[in-house]
Amino acid sequence: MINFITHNPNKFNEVNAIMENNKIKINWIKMEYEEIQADNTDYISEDSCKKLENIVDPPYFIDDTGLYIDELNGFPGPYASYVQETLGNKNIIKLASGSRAYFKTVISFYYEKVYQFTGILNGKISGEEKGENKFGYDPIFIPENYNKTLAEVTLEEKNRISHRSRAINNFISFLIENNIK
Ligand code: ITT
Repeated sequence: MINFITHNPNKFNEVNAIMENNKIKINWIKMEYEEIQADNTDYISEDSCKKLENIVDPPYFIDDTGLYIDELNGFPGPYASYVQETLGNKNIIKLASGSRAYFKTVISFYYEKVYQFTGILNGKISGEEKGENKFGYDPIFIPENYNKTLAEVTLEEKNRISHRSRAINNFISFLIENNIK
């Protein structure tokens, strides 16, 4: 069985729904792990993934997600977690309402070595917080070709278009090609 390490239940629920649709069973390891400070998500994620080798039984994977806002020159990017806790969505709206932005998810999978799978969702920062599904930046992010925020769509709909689902679908293709269960 493949282990998914995250302390974030929203991530687990989204990923698990896609995995279940593909008849892949994953085991949730709910814990926080060490992350170095750097400006490159791929590198941060690879480093965290390698360091988990002595803590979790492979095969396992992690999900690192960042929000990149054009008008803020890509900020908060890999600092998304810190900025969510300190500034929060209301202040992001004050700084960047209407700006183009994108989410990027990097999945790092440990299976003898680290493999990475990426997914991006383009969109913009809304003018107000909207939606019931209050996961991180979802209430202030309007996906391209939408007129509502990601927090206003169902989990199934988010999984049809999201950064995370794109990365996970690439990951699933790799698992199937290599017959990894
Ligand atoms: P783990 O590291 O334990 O997986 P985390 O919540 O710390 O959980 P990240 O560092 O990847 O995960 O998340 C960075 C921030 O971005 C954090 O504040 C999340 O709430 C937010 N975030 C991640 N994915 C998101 C998504 O799909 N929609 C909205 N916000 C998201």
